[in-house]
Amino acid sequence: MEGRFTLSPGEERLRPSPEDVAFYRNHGWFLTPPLFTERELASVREAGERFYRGERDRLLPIRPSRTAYWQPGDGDGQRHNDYIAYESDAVRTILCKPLVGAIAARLIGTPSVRLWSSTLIHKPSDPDEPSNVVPWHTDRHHWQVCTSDDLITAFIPLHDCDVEHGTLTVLDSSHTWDDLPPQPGDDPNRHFAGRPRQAMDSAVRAAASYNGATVQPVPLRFRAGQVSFHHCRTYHGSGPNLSGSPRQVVTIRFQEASNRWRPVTDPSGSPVVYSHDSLVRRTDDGHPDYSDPEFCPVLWSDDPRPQHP
Ligand SMILES: O=C(O)CCC(=O)C(=O)O
Repeated sequence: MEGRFTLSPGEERLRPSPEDVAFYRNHGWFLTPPLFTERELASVREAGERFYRGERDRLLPIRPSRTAYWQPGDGDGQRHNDYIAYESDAVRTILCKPLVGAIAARLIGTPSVRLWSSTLIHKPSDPDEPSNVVPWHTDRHHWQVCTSDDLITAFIPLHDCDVEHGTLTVLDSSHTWDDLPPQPGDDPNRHFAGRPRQAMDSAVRAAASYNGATVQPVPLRFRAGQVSFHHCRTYHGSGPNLSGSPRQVVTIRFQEASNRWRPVTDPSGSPVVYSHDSLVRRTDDGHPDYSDPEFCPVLWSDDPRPQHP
């Protein structure tokens, strides 16, 4: 996946301006102009169909226990397939193209970024399917094993995506909020889509009040090819898909270069574990190495030479 990091003049113009970066820093999210052509999106949609039929370009050597990995026997609810950039060549080559990493790096304000994780998401058009509603959460809550707060998620719909599709909704400026003290039963290992919705609604109200802030939801409206980026501390979620066709999305998440593993325990004292921890190589002191080029390759560097971490 790693190579030379160069952009065409047209791509260079799509990188965020200083005003765009200031917007991201203030609001905790940013919506780009179209970055992908219809042809690129069609290739990824076809790759997604092949994936759901069971085809893989590359198989994970092991599937960590906490990986979200929909299989046909799991039924017709919302589908999440982690490590899609590892298992699908189309996702890796098209959606992880240097431009996307270059935008992530500029928004974060870092010279290079590595892949953190990736997920293929399919939200069926079914207003009554409970799994279709994604409760409010921050990504950082699930990534407590990271030393860095500079992680960012690119949300890439594979078609126009508006409110009726159950689009991503962010809580404006919530990345600036301080965390509430940990609550008993708060399990960072639990998948964000499976957390109790009412409890998460209350948690958001409590977090806003703790910070003297107001809850300002912003539904992100995408034309095909547009991508949103959100800070790992930005609260976000999404509603049901009422559009009549499936909502198809890939999320690509980036970590800045200095991010490392750190030990952390949940409120009950149990170690917090991330799915990478049984997959990536070890550092010299025996801990998970989040710069393993196999699973966390460099996706952008201002230095255009190939990277060898
Ligand atoms: O699919 C969605 O609507 C939300 C995805 C999400 O919350 C995430 O990837 O963190």
